[in-house]
Amino acid sequence: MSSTQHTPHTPHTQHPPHPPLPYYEDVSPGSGGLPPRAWSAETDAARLSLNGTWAFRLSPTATAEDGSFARPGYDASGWDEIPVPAHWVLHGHGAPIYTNHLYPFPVDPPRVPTENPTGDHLRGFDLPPGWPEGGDAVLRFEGVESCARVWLNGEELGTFKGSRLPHEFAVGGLLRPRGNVLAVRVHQWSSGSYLEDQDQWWLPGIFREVTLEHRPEGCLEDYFVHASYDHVRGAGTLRIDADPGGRVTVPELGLDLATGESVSVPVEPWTAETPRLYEAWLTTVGESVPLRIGFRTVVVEDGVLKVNGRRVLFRGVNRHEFHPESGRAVDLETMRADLVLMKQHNINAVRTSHYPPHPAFFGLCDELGLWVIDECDLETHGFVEMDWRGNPVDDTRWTPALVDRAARMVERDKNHPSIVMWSLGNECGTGRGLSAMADWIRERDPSRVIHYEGDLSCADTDIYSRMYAPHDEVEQIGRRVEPPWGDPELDAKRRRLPFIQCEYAHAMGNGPGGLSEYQRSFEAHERCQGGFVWEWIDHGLAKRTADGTPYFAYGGDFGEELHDGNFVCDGLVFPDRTPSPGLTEYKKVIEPVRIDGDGAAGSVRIANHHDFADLSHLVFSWAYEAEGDVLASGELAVPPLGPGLAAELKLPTPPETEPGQETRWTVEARLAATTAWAGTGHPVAWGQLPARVRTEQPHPTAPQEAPRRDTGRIGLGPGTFDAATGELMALGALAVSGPRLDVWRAPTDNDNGASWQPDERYGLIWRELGLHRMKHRVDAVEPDATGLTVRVRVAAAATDLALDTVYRWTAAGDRLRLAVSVTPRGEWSCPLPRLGLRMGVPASLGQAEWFGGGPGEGYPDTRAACRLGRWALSVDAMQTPYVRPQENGARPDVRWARLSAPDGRGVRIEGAPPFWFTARRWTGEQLAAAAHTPDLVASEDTVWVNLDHGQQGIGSLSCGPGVLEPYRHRAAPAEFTFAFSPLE
Ligand code: IPT
Repeated sequence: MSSTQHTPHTPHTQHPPHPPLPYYEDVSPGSGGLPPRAWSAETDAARLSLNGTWAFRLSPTATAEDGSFARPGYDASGWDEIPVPAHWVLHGHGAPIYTNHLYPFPVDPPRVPTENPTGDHLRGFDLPPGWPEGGDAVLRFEGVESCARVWLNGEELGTFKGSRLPHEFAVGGLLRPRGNVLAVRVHQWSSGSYLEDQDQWWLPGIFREVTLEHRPEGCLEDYFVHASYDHVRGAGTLRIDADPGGRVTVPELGLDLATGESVSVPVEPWTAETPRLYEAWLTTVGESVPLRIGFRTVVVEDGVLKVNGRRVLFRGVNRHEFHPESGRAVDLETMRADLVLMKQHNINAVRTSHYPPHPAFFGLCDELGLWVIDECDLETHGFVEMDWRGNPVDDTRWTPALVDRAARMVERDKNHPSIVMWSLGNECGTGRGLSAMADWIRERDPSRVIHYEGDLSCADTDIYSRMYAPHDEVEQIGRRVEPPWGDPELDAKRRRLPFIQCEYAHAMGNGPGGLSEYQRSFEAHERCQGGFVWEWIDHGLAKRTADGTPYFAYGGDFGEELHDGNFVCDGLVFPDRTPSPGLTEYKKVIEPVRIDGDGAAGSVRIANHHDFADLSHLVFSWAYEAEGDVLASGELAVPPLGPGLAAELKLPTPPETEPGQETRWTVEARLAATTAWAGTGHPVAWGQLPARVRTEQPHPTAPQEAPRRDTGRIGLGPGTFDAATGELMALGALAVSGPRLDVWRAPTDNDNGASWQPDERYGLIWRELGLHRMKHRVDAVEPDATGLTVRVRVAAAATDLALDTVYRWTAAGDRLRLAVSVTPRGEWSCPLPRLGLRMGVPASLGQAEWFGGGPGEGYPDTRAACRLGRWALSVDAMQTPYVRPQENGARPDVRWARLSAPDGRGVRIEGAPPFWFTARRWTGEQLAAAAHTPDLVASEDTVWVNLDHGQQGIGSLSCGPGVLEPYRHRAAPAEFTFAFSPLE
């Protein structure tokens, strides 16, 4: 949880005097290294990658081995091998640990445990042929967790901390043409670990590149591209400061100027929607680097964050670096795949939670077009357990380490137009160190906005940021009427700031619910400039069961002493980057074009919600559908509306349809041309407009057949019932079990809620009430002249809560109709998980088809992306493989569904009103009992079908607000009907 107050600096408890702390425990950021500088993806200076196979030895403590391995001639033939980049715990040495905010070691900063896994890494290398004579060379580490000591050819270069930040050493004088020996000792724990308590796996190792870079005489020490855009004049102003000075050329703009010189020319600006970049060269006496320049200006003006003069709305995600096999060692293709997938899902912004990612990431954001919050590698969340006592962020001894981190981030990444905000870190309380970071950044780069969420006073920031603020609070903030907080002057300042949710909509398991309502607030209030869903990807690590079945592991699966279970799996994509239903929902909710209107009147309204782009990059089409069948379709001419504009358009005259048929328009917007992230025709937005609404399906009521009595059986139309229990046993030749009333669902992570949210953890309450072990007491089985009535009291042991249920069966022809009426008895203080029927059909009925919402799953508050149509999927494909199994797979608004075997036999089910349709090869109880996907074993006999009248919403209580009132499924009297027909 966020710190909401300034904590005074508390002096450390006095320890008896001890010798100076070793480098891995002292609070310094390191020693012997070079100051930070801008990173260039490319240069004409020589570079040698030192990635590859290294010799590796793991020791249990920091001092178990001496440093003699660093000496040339050391015999490491007995060592293991490890790839660089990599985390050793993912290569058979030790194991990963997952904790959310708890430090997995005793909190006694800056001391770390004696048990401190230490990985010695060793490799030899020769300089490649043609490595230039003269000049210097630097050895560069892009990322090492958490502390390293480095030697080249037996000489110690120094030490460093700051895992996801670059570190360099000057090595020119030590290099030999052949037989260089590079030795790196890496400690898992260091004083730096106290600053790196992010909610993620602890993954030690050299996890990003190691490179030797030649630094010719007169090479670029550092450079800073200043490229702003004046939206009034349509002009870009360019000035590149460089050390040493040199020349800048931008051929496309006909520019050739000196560094330090400023020039204004007409340009096309850079935005995330129109990521216009200009190729340029920066040349000094000794080095030449290619640049890609984007002109844009970021300001907070009149309480609104503006880029190039316009308000922007962030449709963002928090992205951790993660790969299920390689952890935070993520290659360029994976980075690009992430960003392409984001762009394809209408996402326009990334917060690099909670550390600067691989530097190449920003080049991709510049190119593809994403707004970025670059966040520093800083989190001290575990101090919340001590009420923030001893927090390094408010202990000035740590300030140099904090400012070092800020500087390493800003200097490395400062030349990217995509970065619009610097974030000081995450969840680290408040204090003087944080202010020092902000001051340093503001001084060095006044062209961007400073972000930090953990300080409600916003003392150091330019933007008001919250995480998981509930919908009503966002509304208040939007109207700038949030409750006053803290110092009146700071309160007044905060009230004038723009607002973002740097984290919201916790995407753990099934969910998040309530996205549409957030988006409404973001669009209604100028101050609300959007948010960043927590988070992009599930950090499930690839593992296999003893029999080789692959699955994704989470906290506790590696024998950790302390862990936070599957809280590490809370992404919009699964660990293998397949989109989860949450991503599909988010794409729909944030689509940059809104399509609605009055289908019955044949008119459609198209609203352009882009911040910069007009609609000329999209083509529109319409389709007219009856009962899910497309009867006619065509192109829709939409004018190239500018951002923020809307138009009402007339739809064509629809074709004739049979009376009583339900008809609707589906209007879609697709890309008119291929972009860097999707091909022509890629769907961007859609809307469905009902033309003629459904007249309630008339289940034939007459002539109603009379039941047939047999020994122990009752026949009614195609149905055969057990005369004692009144349960349906067969439908024609098809053996079935049930249907009978069912209210349980395998609790979702959001049903269970986070431990610090005590009130609405219905997943736990449902279990306490025994909704997963309801008993069905048959009170009456009453055949009469026109059908069969079965009365049942459904209730769990130890409670007087009950659902009195009357099943009324009638039949006509091959249709068996069931009217269910349910009356709750007793004081139901919680919503029901669901209310419906559960039915078993033969396992051979593995193919589903339905007319209703689809193709993916949807729940009351997560169904924006479900379109009404006719869908067909196998039962297996209807499952959503949440890393921790839980309720999934319901399809909303289903009018009818069929389940069939390959030979065409099966069952057709119609519902009135429309129902929630779920089919799976295990029961809800089995689903709830499973901890990992391989625990779900398909029944050989049965496909279980849920036909639900109601479902509880999903919400995001796993780390946010619960289910909004309209989506709570209160226990109340209910009536619903189904008609079953055998398919033969
Ligand atoms: C918030 C953290 O910033 C993030 O790292 C992650 O832990 C997320 O929540 C939950 O998955 S902190 C939260 C306890 C408010």
